[in-house]
Amino acid sequence: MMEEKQAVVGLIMGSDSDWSTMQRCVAVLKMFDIPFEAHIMSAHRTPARAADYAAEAEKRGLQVLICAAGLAAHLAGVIAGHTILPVIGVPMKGGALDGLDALLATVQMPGGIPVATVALGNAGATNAGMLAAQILAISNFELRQRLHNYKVSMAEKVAEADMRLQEML
Ligand code: RP5
Repeated sequence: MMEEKQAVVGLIMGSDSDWSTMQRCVAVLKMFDIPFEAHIMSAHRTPARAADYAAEAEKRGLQVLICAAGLAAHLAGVIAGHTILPVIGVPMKGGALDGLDALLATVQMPGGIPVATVALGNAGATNAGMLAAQILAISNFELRQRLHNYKVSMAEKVAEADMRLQEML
């Protein structure tokens, strides 16, 4: 039997309707070979479960938490209130205000309880995975190398796109 690696990132979403966006975050974690777990729980619909998860996360070996929620998005803030682990908040698009409500609810934390809030939508989901990787890379040399390689490959892709454009002109 293959041994499962200890999850170091805990990804939680307020609803399964957040999954289609947050798949991008999972894709990044997988690309960098970061062991993670993902759950659906809500600051409003399952408040006790969310609080327990946050309070236990450090003891369970998690090192970074990523919280995605939309509308009155209190999930990241509530989780951050129950742990000293770094919390990354991903505001979800949608609803009457198309995510502006979630963005402000996630980013405008009171002093002492930070939530590292990324952009709305797909880019935010990707960047939540990237930021988690960068936090973990502080104490993980191999991961740091993977991040360096990723930056090089991104730059190469842009250079190739520019070359194609020049050929078209
Ligand atoms: C938030 O409310 C969730 O994170 C989701 O983004 C939004 C809508 O949830 P559903 O009504 O689709 O379950 O709590």
